[in-house]
Amino acid sequence: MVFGQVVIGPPGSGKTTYCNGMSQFLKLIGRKVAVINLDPANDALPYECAVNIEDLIKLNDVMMEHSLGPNGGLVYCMDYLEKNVDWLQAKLEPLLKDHYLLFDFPGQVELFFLHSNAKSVIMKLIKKLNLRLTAVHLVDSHLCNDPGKYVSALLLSLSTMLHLELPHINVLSKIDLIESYGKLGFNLDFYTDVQDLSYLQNLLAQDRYSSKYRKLTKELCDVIDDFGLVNFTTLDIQDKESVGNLVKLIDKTNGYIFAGIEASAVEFSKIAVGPLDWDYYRYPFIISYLKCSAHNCLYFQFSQELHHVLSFDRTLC
Ligand SMILES: Nc1nc2c(ncn2[C@@H]2O[C@H](COP(=O)(O)OP(=O)(O)O)[C@@H](O)[C@H]2O)c(=O)[nH]1
Ligand SMILES: [Mg+2]
Repeated sequence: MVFGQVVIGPPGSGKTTYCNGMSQFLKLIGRKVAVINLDPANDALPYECAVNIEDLIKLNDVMMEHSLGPNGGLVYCMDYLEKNVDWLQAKLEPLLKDHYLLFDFPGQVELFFLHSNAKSVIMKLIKKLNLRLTAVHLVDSHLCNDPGKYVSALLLSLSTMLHLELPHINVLSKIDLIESYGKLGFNLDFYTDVQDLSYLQNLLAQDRYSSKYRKLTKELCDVIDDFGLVNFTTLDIQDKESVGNLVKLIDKTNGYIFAGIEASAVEFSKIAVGPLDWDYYRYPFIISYLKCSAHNCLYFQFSQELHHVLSFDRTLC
């Protein structure tokens, strides 16, 4: 079994910096790490990558040849990768014996809640190479300072969780900077735990831009509340303790903590019920019980609810 992380999130949320910091941390604790750059828009990589999508296809070439902008170009590159997944498989095979894998994906968010290409690449690799991957979804913590943007981050996180159907952790990145963006409307716990979004209504009313969409935002918040799946952990990539806490969480979601243990029910349960030094229930996962049928059902329900909110009542805006 090979373990690893699929690192996703909007542009600038810190994915490449994360892969660099996380690989250094994992090396320090004795793991052999391979970083795989699948973002053709990544230039000047800070890490040494084991596989680089640039060796398969270049974003600039695609944009020139097909007269596409950067967004269309990235969708094309992911489609091309999906068609050439054997190339990626062949590159990964020599690493499988003893490496932990970090996949640095593009920041085009629609690739992860709308298009099927990136998901198809991930699923094919999981199946063919017997990988155990957790999706680490980074969201810049500065979005917490704007209630409208925070709701959009919640919606993005939920739709990505439901679309990707992987063990999933949402992370508020750059948490070291959060105070520099001004005072938050609530304690940080409010934003990480996502317990009761009705409190956001007052903040939305005070905001010049968001107040216009108050009713729409309320309906969207109800959808997020109904699913009750989204919450966040926090990360400062330069803080070892912060990275260490996240690693413990990821190891639990992708099963790394069980690796190398005799597959006996007794050994498994000893670890599963062992004492934890973090607050397990505060953190987000879609655990692997979210099997395919349940996923399809949830994703369908989500699409229906969203469609209902967006099309039903024009007076919402
Ligand atoms: N202060 C701080 N800056 C960060 C952190 N993570 C990333 N950054 C900065 O955020 C910017 C965007 O990061 P990058 O990794 O290129 O984002 P990507 O587009 O998601 O790959 C860079 O200037 C990073 O130095 C963090 O934890 N703290
Ligand atoms: Mg990047």
